Amino acid sequence: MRLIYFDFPGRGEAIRDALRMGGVAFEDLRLSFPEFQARRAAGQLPWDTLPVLEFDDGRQLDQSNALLRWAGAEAGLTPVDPLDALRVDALLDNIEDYGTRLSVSIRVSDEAVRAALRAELAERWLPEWFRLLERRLAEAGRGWLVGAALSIADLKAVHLIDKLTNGSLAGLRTDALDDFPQLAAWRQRVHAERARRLPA
Ligand SMILES: N[C@@H](CCC(=O)N[C@@H](CS)C(=O)NCC(=O)O)C(=O)O
Repeated sequence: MRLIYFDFPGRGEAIRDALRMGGVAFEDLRLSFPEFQARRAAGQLPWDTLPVLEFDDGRQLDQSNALLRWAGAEAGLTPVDPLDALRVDALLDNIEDYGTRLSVSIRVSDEAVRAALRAELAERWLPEWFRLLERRLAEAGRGWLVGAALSIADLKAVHLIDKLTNGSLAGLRTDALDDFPQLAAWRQRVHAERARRLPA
């Protein structure tokens, strides 16, 4: 089986994490953009997007959240309690909502429009999201976004937050989590647990 994605974290990294933590053997196939375009032009992708999980018999499955739920179940990273599982599902969709706001600002070609979208992200959407995530952490009350252990929601959220604050995106602050100490502590917790559970 192979997970086909690009050579960056994006919508792929949480799936890679879960597969690795679950001990699922897979090929981590990272396409360049021209390689992706060639596959797309040849009609080799189910919906012309990545990530795609491809089995050795050629079957392909797609949609990052669906793949992440499946990989999370393999790795014990989805809660057994149905309500907690629903909370995780809701968070995956919520993270997609905020990720899409970022994607729009990456895809736009007009520099002025991009700068305006980034300013809106920096001043409005990200502080709002970080505040609501802190509230979610407080409600969950045990150090993780849902339940008493690391879940796929923590992994998906941390990879997006890392992207938003790693300095690669013009207009976004690298210190944006300084105003959200509980979220900053959670980020460190997720990374420590991730490092502990990922095979060397
Ligand atoms: N809803 C889809 C969205 C997939 C998607 O848009 N993937 C992006 C990469 S993160 C892509 O393939 N972009 C290439 C393009 O659309 O040209 C999912 O979650 O898998």
